[in-house]
Amino acid sequence: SISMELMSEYLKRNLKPRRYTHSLGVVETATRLAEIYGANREKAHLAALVHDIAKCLTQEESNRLVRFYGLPWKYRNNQPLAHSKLGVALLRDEFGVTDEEVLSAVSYHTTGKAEMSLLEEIIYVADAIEPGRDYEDAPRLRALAEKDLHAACLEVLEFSIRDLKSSHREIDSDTLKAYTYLRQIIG
Ligand code: DGI
Ligand code: FE
Ligand code: FE
Ligand code: FE
Repeated sequence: SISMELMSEYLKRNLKPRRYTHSLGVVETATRLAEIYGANREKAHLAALVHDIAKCLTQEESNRLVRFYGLPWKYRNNQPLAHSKLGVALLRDEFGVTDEEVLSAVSYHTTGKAEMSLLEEIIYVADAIEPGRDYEDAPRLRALAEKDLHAACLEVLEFSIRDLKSSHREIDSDTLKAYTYLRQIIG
């Protein structure tokens, strides 16, 4: 597997500056949450660093890779949804990443899923609350995430679902399952 330094160099050269800065923000937040909740810090660091590796593909490149990797039809013409799944494919094929926990955290960082692992949940939440995110509720969610990760995750999911509804985009089944599952266990 490729080293963190080489990965970082690749991302710096291939992501837009804003996206690279976002990724470093997710590293900062995810490693902090990993320490608080006792997740593997190195895995959190790697997953956070690479989570948006496929974010800067054009819609055309995304469609080509969706076809190449035989991803389900719903990922066609939906780069914002496909980038997490294509990220996993590229990390496996081009970078020799084999850690399934890390790959799964990348795979579900956009939608979440039911019964997320600690690492998956940390990356999902960190993506939404890293220091560069500047929506109104961000400071409150950052504080909440350090006290109650599930509660913060549920709020991020609610926010995301509301946003998707208001712009008439289809809510992915994993997003819905993530929401329903957390609602059920939080009570
Ligand atoms: O890649 P980031 O911008 O850091 O964040 P992200 O990976 O969470 O991607 C956010 C995008 O993903 C945003 O455009 C909305 C989209 N998205 C997230 N959940 C769903 C979704 N799109 C659809 N259609 N359905 C979802 O459930
Ligand atoms: Fe993303
Ligand atoms: Fe997200
Ligand atoms: Fe991201």
